[in-house]
Amino acid sequence: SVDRIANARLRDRVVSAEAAAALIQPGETVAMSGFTGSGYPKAVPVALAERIEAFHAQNQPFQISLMTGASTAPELDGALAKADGIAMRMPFQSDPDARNRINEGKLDYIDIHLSHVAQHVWFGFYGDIDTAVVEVSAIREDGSLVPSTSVGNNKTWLDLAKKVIVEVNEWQPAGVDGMHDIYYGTALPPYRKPIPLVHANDRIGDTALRCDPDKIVAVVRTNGPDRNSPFSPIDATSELIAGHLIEFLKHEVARGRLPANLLPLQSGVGNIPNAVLAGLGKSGFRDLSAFTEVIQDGMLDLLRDGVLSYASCTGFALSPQANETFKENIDFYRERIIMRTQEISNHPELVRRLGCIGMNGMIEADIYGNVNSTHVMGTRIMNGIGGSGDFARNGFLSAFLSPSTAKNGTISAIVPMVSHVDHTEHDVSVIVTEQGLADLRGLTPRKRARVVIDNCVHPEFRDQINDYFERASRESYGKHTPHLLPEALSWHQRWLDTGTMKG
Ligand code: 0RQ
Repeated sequence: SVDRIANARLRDRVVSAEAAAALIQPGETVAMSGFTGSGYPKAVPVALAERIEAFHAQNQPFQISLMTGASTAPELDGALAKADGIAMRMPFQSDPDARNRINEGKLDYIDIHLSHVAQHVWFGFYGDIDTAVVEVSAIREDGSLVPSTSVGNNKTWLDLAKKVIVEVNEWQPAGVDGMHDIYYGTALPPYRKPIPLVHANDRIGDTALRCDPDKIVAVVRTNGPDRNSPFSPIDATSELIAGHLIEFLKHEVARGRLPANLLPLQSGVGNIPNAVLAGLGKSGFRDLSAFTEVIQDGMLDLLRDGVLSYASCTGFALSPQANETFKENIDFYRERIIMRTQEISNHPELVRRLGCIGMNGMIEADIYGNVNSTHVMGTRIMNGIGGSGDFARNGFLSAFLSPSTAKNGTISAIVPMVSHVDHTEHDVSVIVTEQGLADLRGLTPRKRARVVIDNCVHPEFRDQINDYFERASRESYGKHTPHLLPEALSWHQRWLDTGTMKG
């Protein structure tokens, strides 16, 4: 087969993962590829974790600051967290070991909007990047790098890092070449210009990443799969949530507020968004488009069935089965998928211009429409805000989806006051649970509370939340957004004290 490393100079830099990891020193800021389990380096992080453990065995300190596109996999976040090798992590993670360490207060985690990462690093807010470790699918003869299944912040990492380690992963389909669109027109204020993208499928950049070959200190050959976690079959709750949202979208079309083929969709990852996508496929919509971060199984199905005409993303989150289909039909998908850097896939300017429809999961919402996407009981981080805020604030409309209860019904996902705010009442158009949908657009806070309580709250919690709202409406200091401050977070405290929010 054809050598994936077509540049002779870079072929001479091929070393083992261990030799490459030995180039990373304690205290470095290391920026790696990877977005929701796709396109992360497979070998160097594991070798680095072993190197760190060897240091620790000698009582020598070794930690790095770690930046990526978004979440990665056990071989990256998991291995480095287990080795106690991460001092600071940003911007998104979903690894159980990393999460536990963060919640034990042992690992510093900074949760920022995914569209902010590249520019904040360019602004110098995170200091220098010492090393970039980036997975690619191939190196072209001219030395340019063909990304693999995610682009994330790789352009920024390659531009800014002092030294670069490239992993060339043969497992990735060669036919991914041509699917990417790397925009090189970004600049820093005050020199920024409008981004020339007016349709979700416009191409405005290059198909490969540039990198100064003098900075590439090592090239490592790998041959391993992306994380590819399977999806569970769509359950009744997800199906109900999807049904409410799709009915709403049809209603918006009927009212003339949305075109028949909707507007570019953004969908979070997980079983509920997957159910929404499956539902869209069955409900007669055609010619849809997506301007989103992550393509998961449901979107590939919609593309295959011609329901979705094209999709723009920065990464994939596929089940093993969907990944095989993707690889087998790569020529078909290359015509219909464009992978961009995450500063473009999530860009506020573009999300607003295109009028995206955001659909994301949440931990909890309050009666006024504030949404908590990240913190259980206000203090324990789950994953991070990811790109949800980029789309919630800037999209045409923004829906947050969740079952109405969590943890065997002991927790109400609709609470008097959220215990942590990621999306304010100003950024949330629609809240959906299996109970129903609350359309918050154009409503005052007290009217929002009425529709949220009437449509979204589980019957087991309805009397309790009505009681709170009625008393707050009578006794609150201000009557615009009524609250009883000593009680507003008492549901959460009750759960911590007694194991249930029911009072
Ligand atoms: O915990 O796994 O221990 O049982 O949270 O909840 O219901 O499986 O839903 O997988 O869609 O996750 C907000 C976390 C929802 C996700 C969140 C517990 C629940 C379970 C998962 P267990 P579900 P999901 C695009 C957009 C932010 C990033 C984002 C998320 C676990 O959607 O990370 O939107 N969003 N990115 O039991 C206590 C509650 C709870 C609760 C759920 N009220 N109280 N626990 N859980 N609600 C992608 C990217 O940006 C990369």
